[in-house]
Amino acid sequence: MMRISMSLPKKLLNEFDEVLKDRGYQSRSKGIRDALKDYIVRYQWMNDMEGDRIGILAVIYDHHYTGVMEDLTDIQHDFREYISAVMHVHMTDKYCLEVIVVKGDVEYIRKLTEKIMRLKGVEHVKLTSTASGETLDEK
Ligand code: NI
Repeated sequence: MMRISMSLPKKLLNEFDEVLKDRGYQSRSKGIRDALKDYIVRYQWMNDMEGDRIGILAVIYDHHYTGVMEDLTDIQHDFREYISAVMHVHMTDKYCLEVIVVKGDVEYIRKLTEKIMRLKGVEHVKLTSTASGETLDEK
């Protein structure tokens, strides 16, 4: 085992501890290990996809965070070929939900997803997708 130290926002740690408590975890380290494994599994799942896909990218972000709205818009314009529609929901005073319908080569859908994930001010990104076009006919 390796020991690491890290800095986290207090609110995030409190929320994480609440989840661990609710799930009956005795150890925070075990919880963090499981969360990391989950992150890696999601990454592998995204990398294993190939061909044409159709899906939904749900993005929750803090619209007060400087520059995030402009960055999100710029990225979507760059990937407009792979975006069929966008719905914006003003969730709370602080947070917005953007539902982006994506369609096309998964390589680009993945690039789009990862670019959005890396943005500061973006709190949550979730890609849901299924095979589309010819790939679907084969099933
Ligand atoms: Ni909004």
